[in-house]
Amino acid sequence: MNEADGRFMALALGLGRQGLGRTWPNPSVGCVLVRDGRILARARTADGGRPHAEMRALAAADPRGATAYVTLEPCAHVGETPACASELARAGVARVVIGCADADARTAGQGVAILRAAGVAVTTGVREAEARALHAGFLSRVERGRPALTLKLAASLDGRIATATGESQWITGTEARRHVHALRARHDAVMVGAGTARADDPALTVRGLGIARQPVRVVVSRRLDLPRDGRLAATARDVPLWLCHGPDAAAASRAAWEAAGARLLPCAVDHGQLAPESVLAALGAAGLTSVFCEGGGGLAASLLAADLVDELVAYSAGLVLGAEGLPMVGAMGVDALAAAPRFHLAETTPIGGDLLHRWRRD
Ligand code: AOF
Ligand code: ZN
Repeated sequence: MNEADGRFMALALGLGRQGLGRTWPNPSVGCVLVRDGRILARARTADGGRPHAEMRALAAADPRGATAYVTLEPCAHVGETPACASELARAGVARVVIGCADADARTAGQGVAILRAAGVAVTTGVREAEARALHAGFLSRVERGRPALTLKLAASLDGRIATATGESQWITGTEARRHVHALRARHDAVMVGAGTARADDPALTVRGLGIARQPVRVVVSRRLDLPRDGRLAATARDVPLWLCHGPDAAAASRAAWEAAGARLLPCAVDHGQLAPESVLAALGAAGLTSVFCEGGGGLAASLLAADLVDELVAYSAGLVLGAEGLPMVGAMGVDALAAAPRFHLAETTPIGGDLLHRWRRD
């Protein structure tokens, strides 16, 4: 890789990262226009997914003879706006450097083909692994029909999330809790199971970071037997609240939640519980590219048992609660090591007095 290409692509990747959690159903693409080693424009996909990064960059500078660095292959389809690939060529961009290919069937290789046919030089695969990591959620939605899933676990050293009497505030420190809010903001949605919604009365919003756009809140509840006098119901008109439920949720509950402003997503039931694959498929069909699951133990266990967790973010606090404490992951039915999903360590960072580990599924 040419040194300048690597450097400008790193800049484009950084711009793309700034939009994570804000551009769904679209990817958060970064774009930098450079001529004679000077940056003419930098842009990312707008909140909500449009305009695309390239169009914003083209609007900011005269790009004739410039090189465009884009983290994702420019789109080839004409929708409400013209295709980025043809607009780059029409505007006189001389060269386009691409991070990774777009898996969307409307583009998949055709963006590159349009550029080359128009006489634009194209280099692909620059910082490709980083570009695929940036667009992992979007690629997951397109290729697997479901959002990428991060599972948060926050527990004592022995993996407990509450004492036997249910006392759980606070196991981790304030810095770790602030870190959680920053992670929430970088995902399209925050998700919990019905048990957590009932026990904790969570707001599931991002607080203290001054963000303009809140992630969607998802609660997984087969029967929709959730308290309607809690924080979730009280805020359903201000911050999106989506409820994944089964066919056996009472019609009266469905109507009441819809009247409160929630969006209902019907899902399939399997072995007496909401099928986690069906929940993620419904969220993907609704446009989400990344979901941050914060428990509880039952939902975490069913997602892990179905091998749907792409990344684990585990905070461990320096206390020990013993076997009578509530475990952070419920029963998974694992009877052999080979049957358990195995993750590889991607990061270890002390946060305040706690320890953060990030683990990735291969
Ligand atoms: C780009 N640059 O910044 C983004 C792209 O519904 P539309 O018309 O906005 O198109 C969405 C598709 O465009 C999406 O599925 C993906 O293939 C691509 N996203 N492409 O050239 C961008 N966000
Ligand atoms: Zn585009």
